[in-house]
Amino acid sequence: EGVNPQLYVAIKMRVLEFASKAEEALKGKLPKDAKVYLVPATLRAETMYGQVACFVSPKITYGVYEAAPGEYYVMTERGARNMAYQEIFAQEGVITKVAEIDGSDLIGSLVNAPLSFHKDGVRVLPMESILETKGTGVVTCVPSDSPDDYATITDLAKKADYYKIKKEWAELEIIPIIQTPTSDLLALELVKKLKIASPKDVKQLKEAKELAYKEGFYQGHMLVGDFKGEKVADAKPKVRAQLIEAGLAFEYAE
Ligand code: A2H
Repeated sequence: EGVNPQLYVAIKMRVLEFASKAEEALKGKLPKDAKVYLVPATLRAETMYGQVACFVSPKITYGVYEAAPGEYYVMTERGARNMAYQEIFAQEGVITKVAEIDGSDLIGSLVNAPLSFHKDGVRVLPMESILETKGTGVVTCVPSDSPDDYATITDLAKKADYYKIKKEWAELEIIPIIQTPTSDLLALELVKKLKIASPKDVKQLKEAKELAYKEGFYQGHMLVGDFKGEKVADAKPKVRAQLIEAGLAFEYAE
């Protein structure tokens, strides 16, 4: 942990329908009307309008943790340990894990994506580059503004069979949500400009990520949502507050 704690927003993506393997792994382990959420940690709450999927790592085993009576969060053990000391769980310092589930078994599940154009939910898809040592080990996919997300979802659509997913889960329209001097689809623009061919181009992706973050934050304007027309820097805390107030997100630091 560094000197400056990173303040994330964890988005509550409620599971609408579990993939059949996930369903099996959870059998008998949850109360009947349990609300289960995937909780990706993001630094860019204002981009949630552009969510098209939710990424998990096929190499990570996730835990299902009780956050409050009847409410469960799917994330890494490490994420749960951190949350237990941030007044996020009902009882300070107490971690209640009710089940474990392999990331690969979650793929294909349908989850609600707060603020997204996809009102009927988005699919859980694999992202190999997810680190177990950051956030919750879950990442919400915003291909319009995140070069990593764009590179991953494009690769998934191209090689749907290899990844054992349905092509239509990954081949989705990408709608502009933020205008910057360069583009209204900054991630696509940067992936093209830096000649990024796949998620394996780690070095260029790191550069693209930094460029996208700076240009989006300092020079971006919202094209959609309640703060349409406002600067990203101004809209960001407002979208975050709105999501938290609506019970669709919470703050998480590490
Ligand atoms: B961001 P930082 Cl639109 N492994 O959210 C890999 N990446 C992870 C992660 C993990 N365990 N946990 C979170 N992240 C991603 C949105 C977004 C993000 C956009 C643009 C840029 C961006 C939608 N994905 O991040 O190392 C999450 O993706 C670039 C900074 O703590 C989270 O915010 O700076 C960001 O990385 C946190 O990265």
